[in-house]
Order: sequence, then structure tokens, then C-alpha cells
Amino acid sequence: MAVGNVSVGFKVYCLTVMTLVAATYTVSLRYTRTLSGDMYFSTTAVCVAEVIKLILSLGMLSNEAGSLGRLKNILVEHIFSSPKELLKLSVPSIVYAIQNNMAFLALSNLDAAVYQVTYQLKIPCTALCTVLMLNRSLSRLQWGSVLMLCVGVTLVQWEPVKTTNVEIVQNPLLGFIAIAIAVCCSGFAGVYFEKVLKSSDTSLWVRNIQMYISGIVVTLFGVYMTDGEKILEKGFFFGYKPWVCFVIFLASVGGLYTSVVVKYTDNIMKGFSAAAAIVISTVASVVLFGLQITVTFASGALLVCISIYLYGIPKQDTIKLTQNATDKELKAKLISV
Ligand code: NCC
Repeated sequence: MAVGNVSVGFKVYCLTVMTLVAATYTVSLRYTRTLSGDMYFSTTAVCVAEVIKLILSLGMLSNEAGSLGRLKNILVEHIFSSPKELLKLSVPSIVYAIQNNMAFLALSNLDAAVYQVTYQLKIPCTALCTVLMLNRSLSRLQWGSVLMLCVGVTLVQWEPVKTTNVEIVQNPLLGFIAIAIAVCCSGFAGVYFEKVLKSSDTSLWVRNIQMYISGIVVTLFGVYMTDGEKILEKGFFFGYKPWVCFVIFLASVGGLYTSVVVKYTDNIMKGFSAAAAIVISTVASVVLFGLQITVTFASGALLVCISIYLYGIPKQDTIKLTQNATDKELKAKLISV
């Protein structure tokens, strides 16, 4: 996976897996939050996913290194002797920790389909972060499509969709606030990680390990602060039914595929995948939760998909790096992406 040049087939494979995982993840997470009975602590789920991602990344790195001796050298050089790099990667890990917890909060209060569509607001946010942090500029069509996306998302919420077979107490306002926070976190952390990854030749798996180490510390802090007392009483893995383990598994695998997608493709591809995930999770919500789709919702969802497509079209040709970009290596790498 870590070779510099990869085939188109491999990129399509990564995007497909990421999209299917993302769609399944959203719906499954929502399902676990609507089950009656003992409810698991979502903060522990976020933390366990970080641990699994760290273990899997170590496995991928050892595969890349080829021998235990080389793996040890890489770990000493990039992890144990690089506190500065660890500190650098702790920034996105803190932001992702907040985002991942917000996803649980939002999906405890909103339908999977509403969440998935509204969450696409991360695209303008990512666009803004890209312009500000990567010194890129966007075409007028791209900004226009960003506007169209906002209209689409507004339409989706205009006439609330009704669920028929979910009987839990929900607070939609809290759900939307959680999405707003997740949107900002996703945009910032995604662009920050991309910048760090593409501005040096350091392996993706090393970068992931650096990020997941602080991710574990940060999410453990979240566990302690939010559910500490209840966990002491009921246990860390309280309420871990098979579906919850499945959600954690998806969060881990999905996170790793996301990192591969960011390395080998770009935000355009990620946008297309997101559009596909909306359609898949909407269909799944109809089947699983009896979601009734209104005409307004359908038009809004369609606008969202079209805008994601339009946003993607010109990007490869029209991205211009600003004159004052100083990091030549980063510049060359961004053009080649
Ligand atoms: O929101 P999104 O991604 O930007 O969140 C990125 C997720 O990937 C993890 N990550 C990122 C970089 C990295 N090097 N390692 C990682 O593990 C982060 O921890 C974060 O969980 C999307 O673009 O829509 C996408 O959405 C998520 C997920 O559906 C939403 O965040 C749910 O709220 C998808 N994740 C999964 O399916 C597990 C992601 O694939 C795509």
C-alpha cells in the first residue's frame, strides 16, 4: 500500500471500500444508538478505535519495513526520538477526537440520512481550509457548487423527514450543533493531515502511528472527563453488544482507508465517494428505520450530489498555486496529486 505510484485500480478499490465502509458505519452507528437496553459509552468506542488503528498501522509499517530490525530503527527515529513530530500530529488527533465524539452525539439525535447529507457542509469548510492552509485557489464554478451544496443541504432540512419505528428521546438541535462542530473539525483536521503528509517523504503509516498515539491519550482523557464515574461503576466495555464491536471495527478500517485515500487521491474523489455514501445510507435508512423521504428531501439530496460533482470537475485543471507559495517541495507534490 505504501508504494509511491499506485494503479488507478488500486485508487478505485480504496475509494470503493472507503465509501461502503462510511455508508455502513453511519447507518450501523445510528442503529446502535437507537437500540433499547444497556447503552454503551460512546467515548470508549472512539478510544478503542484509536487503539485498533494504531495496532493495524504498526502491522502495515512492519510489512513496509520488511524486517523487525528496520521496523525498530524507524520507530526509534520517527516516534521515540521525534517529540516535535508527535506534537505536530497531536493537533489533528485532538481535532479528530472531538469530531468522532460529535458523530456519536449527532447520530444519537438525528437520522442517518439527515446526518449524512447535512455533514456534506464539510465540503465548503474543507475548501476554505484548503485555500487558507495549502495556498490553493478555487475556480468560480467550484465556489458556485459550494453555494449549491448549501442550498441542497438547506432543502434537506426544510421539511423534516419522519421516522416511524424509532422510539428514543431525540434532540435534533443538539444533533445539528454536533454536526456543525464535526464539519469544522473534519475540514481542518483533513487539510492539516494532508499538508503534513504531503510535505515530506515520511511514510503514511509512520504519520498514522504518530497521530494515533496522541489520539489514544486524548480520547482516554475524553473517556475520563465524560463518563469516568459511570465507567468505574459499570466497566469500560459496558453495553458492548456485537453491533457495537462492528461499529468500532468499521471506524478503525474506515479511518485507515481514509488515510490511504488522502495519500493517493484527493478531495475531489473523496467528494464523489461522499455523494455515493449519501445514496446508500438513505436507501438503508428507508429499509431499516422506515425513513419517509419527502420531495424536498429528495431534491435537496440531488442538489448535494450534483454540486459535489461540479465541484470536482475543474479542480485538476484550474487549481493555481499562489505566487507566494514558499515550500517548493510541497508545491511540486500538490501539483502531482
Ligand atoms: O468525516 P471525515 O471522513 O473527514 O473523517 C475522517 C475520519 O478518518 C479518520 N482518520 C483520518 C485520517 C487518518 N490518517 N486516520 C484516520 O483514522 C478520522 O479519525 C475520522 O474518523 C467523509 O469524508 O465523509 C469521512 O467520513 C467518515 C465518517 O463517515 C464520518 O466522520 C462519520 O461522522 C468516514 N469514516 C468511516 O467510515 C469510519 C470516512 O471514511 C470518510
